[in-house]
Formats: sequence, structure tokens, C-alpha cells
Amino acid sequence: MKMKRYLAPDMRQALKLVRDEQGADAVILASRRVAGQVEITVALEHDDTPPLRPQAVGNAVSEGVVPAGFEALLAARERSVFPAATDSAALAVAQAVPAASVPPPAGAVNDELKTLRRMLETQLAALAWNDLTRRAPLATELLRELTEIGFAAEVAARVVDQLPPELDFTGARRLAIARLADRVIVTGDRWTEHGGVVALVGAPGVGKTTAIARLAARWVMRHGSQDLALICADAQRFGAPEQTARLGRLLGAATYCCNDLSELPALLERLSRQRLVLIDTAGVVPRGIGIEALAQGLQGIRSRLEIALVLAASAQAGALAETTTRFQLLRPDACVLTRLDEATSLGGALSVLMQAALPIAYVSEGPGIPDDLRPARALDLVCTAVQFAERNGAAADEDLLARRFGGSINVAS
Ligand SMILES: Nc1nc2c(ncn2[C@@H]2O[C@H](COP(=O)(O)OP(=O)(O)OP(=O)(O)O)[C@@H](O)[C@H]2O)c(=O)[nH]1
Ligand SMILES: [Mg+2]
Repeated sequence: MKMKRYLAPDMRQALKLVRDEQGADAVILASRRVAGQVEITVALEHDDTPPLRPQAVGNAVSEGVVPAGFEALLAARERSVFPAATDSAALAVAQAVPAASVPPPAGAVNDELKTLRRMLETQLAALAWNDLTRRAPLATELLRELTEIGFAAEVAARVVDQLPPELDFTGARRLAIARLADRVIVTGDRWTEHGGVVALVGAPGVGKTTAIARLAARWVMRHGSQDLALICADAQRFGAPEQTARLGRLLGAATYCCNDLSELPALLERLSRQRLVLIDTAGVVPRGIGIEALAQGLQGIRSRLEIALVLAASAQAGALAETTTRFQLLRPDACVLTRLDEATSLGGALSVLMQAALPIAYVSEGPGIPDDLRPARALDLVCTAVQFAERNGAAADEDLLARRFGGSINVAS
């Protein structure tokens, strides 16, 4: 087996060297510290001596031989990062794996190889993360905290990367929070201050109708009810028009109902003198075809209204990301974040909105009208996210941190 050694100041750079020269499938045999540097030993592809053949690995795994050998191989590699250990230990293990006599099915071999590669990747990420915690303890501590708050890896890494090196932990933490707040886009008290024509859209039950009632109540308290119009364009939810009519009576505002979105252009024309027009729409399942129908229905009047996507902060970040992506078809101008009172973590939701560059107009944190609705403030939201993590004792798992920030070489196919 032919080998090549790579030297770099740290694990991340060493892995990059290997990856650049040998590609993502490089087989790493050992890594160790040498005179303050990290040395990685890699098996070369063009080799006269047959190393671990895929068949041998597949068979050996099914016979329970390779796991031991593989772990020993990894252990040998891991040992060699700290005190001196020889590459020959790893090589000996590699060569000790017996060749198989009966080749297993190709699919099984591939699965076994994938598993082994994933394990290697995890180990390499752990090594790189350990290396990073020694070299940059402050940065890694901040990455840990931002992960605990729920911020996405890209958001956390970007903020921490850009911190000036001379800060102590308290200063760095404070600056990180300020930088995160800079990335949260808010609109200010846009609609209840200045008015507009706004359609609230979103998944069923997220709080669209309640948000309309709150916006309308805030408007009436400031400006009175004469310039306000409420439109119910929700023909699906049982009792929705009656609900809008009841709200109108309560606030003294004019209400309208359209059974089909095609009626909206003419209705908006009639209401062109109103300062605030709020349009309630039917809940749309993000994975369904309703979004296309809604986009088509609003197409002709898209330039005459703003669209506010209503999102529940209590939903998982993945679900919010999917909803936000699907509703991009409607090109929402802003969002209203509801159910903050039910959320246990907020970093994920804020990351999704940062990444989608979707401004937050209002947040609501309870079912009360109108008290529970307030204009979104970026720093408040980031501080709330921090408080949620503290209150819930959120803790980031070491493996997760290693996988996210270890920057391991990609040995997976
Ligand atoms: N805890 C809590 N409940 C809320 C909040 N906002 C709305 N709700 C409640 O959520 C429920 C659904 O609210 P709606 O306003 O009817 O939701 P919707 O999006 O209009 O629902 P559909 O029209 O069926 O799609 C109601 O019981 C509201 O009181 C909030 O911020 N916190
Ligand atoms: Mg509704």
C-alpha cells in the first residue's frame, strides 16, 4: 500500500489539502500532531498491494470481523492525534482484515461501505472539532451557545467567523447577538401606522384570522374605523364570513365577502379610498396544490396589495423552512410570527427568516385581542431566543457540534 503524508497547521486545513489533492473519497489512515502541526496519512489510489478490497470489507462486516478491525483502525488514528503513535498500527489492522472467499451481493457491499464511510466521516468531524476547541475555545463556545439557541449552522458559523479576534467572551457574545439582530429584518409598525392593502396567507390554523382582528383593532384604536375595510376571501372555513362580519360590527368597520378570488380586483377597485384593507384568506397546506391556486387568484392584483405570510413560531424549523419555501411562489412581502407563547425555541425560526430574507412585521404571543400583537423588533426577538434556550436548559450534543462544525473530509459517496 502506498501512502502520502500531508502537513498543515490544523486539522481543518490538513483535511482541505487531502480533499483538494485526493478528492472526496480519500482513505485516511492516520493523523497525529507533529511539531505543532497536524499530519494526515492517506492511502493512495494507484497501489500495487491490494488494501481493503470492497468485497473483503463487506464480507468481513457480515462476519463481525471488520467492526473490530475498523474500530481499531479509527482508534489507532485517534490515538495518533495526541501522543505519538505509528501509522504501522493502522496499517497492520488494515492488512489483518481477511479477504473473503464468497463475494456478497453488490448492494450489500455498497451499504456496508456507505456505513463505514459515514463512521469515518463522523470520526474525522470529531477530530476536527476537538482540534478547533483547543485552538479557538472562545469561537467554539459561541458556536455551542448559538446552536443551543437553535440557530442554523450557517448562521452561527457566519456570525462567529466575522467576530474580531481581540474580544473576550462577554464582548464576543454581546457582539454576536448584535450581529444576529442585524440579520433579522423587520418592517416596523407598517400597516397599523400607515395603512395599506394586505392579504394574510398561510397554513391552516396558524392565526391569520386572529391576526387580522388584532391589526384591525390596533388600527381602530389609532385612526378610528371609517377608513378600514375587512374582506373575507376564505370560502373554505365554515363560518369565516360570519366571523369577519361579527368583527366588523364590533369595530364599526365595513366588511365584505368574496366567494372567489376572481371577485377581488373589482372589490379592491371599490375600496380604493380606504386606508387599510385587510384580506383574510383560506388556510393552505404547504405541500398541497392550494398555493398555486392562491398565486393564480392573486396574480392580476399582485401589484396592488402586499402579502403577509403568517407563520407559527411554535412549528419546527424544518417545517417553517418548507412552508417559507413553498409560499415563495406568492412572493410574500413580510411575515407575521404567531404563537411565540407556545414556542420553546426561536433560533431556528429566526434562521429560516434570515436565510429567506423575509422581513417580520408583527409577532403575536397569545390568543388575546389586540394586546398580544406587537410590531417585531429585531434585538427583542434575538434576546427572546436566548431566554428560551436559558429557560429550557437547551444543551447541544457534542456529536451534533462535531458534525456541524467539524468540517470533516467528505468520505461519503
Ligand atoms: N396561543 C396562541 N394562540 C393563538 C395565537 N394566534 C392565534 N391563536 C389561536 O389559534 C387558533 C386558530 O386561529 P385562527 O386565527 O382561526 O387561525 P387561521 O389561520 O385563521 O385558521 P384557518 O382559517 O382555519 O386557516 C385560535 O384559537 C386562536 O385563538 C397566538 O399567538 N398564540
Ligand atoms: Mg381563518
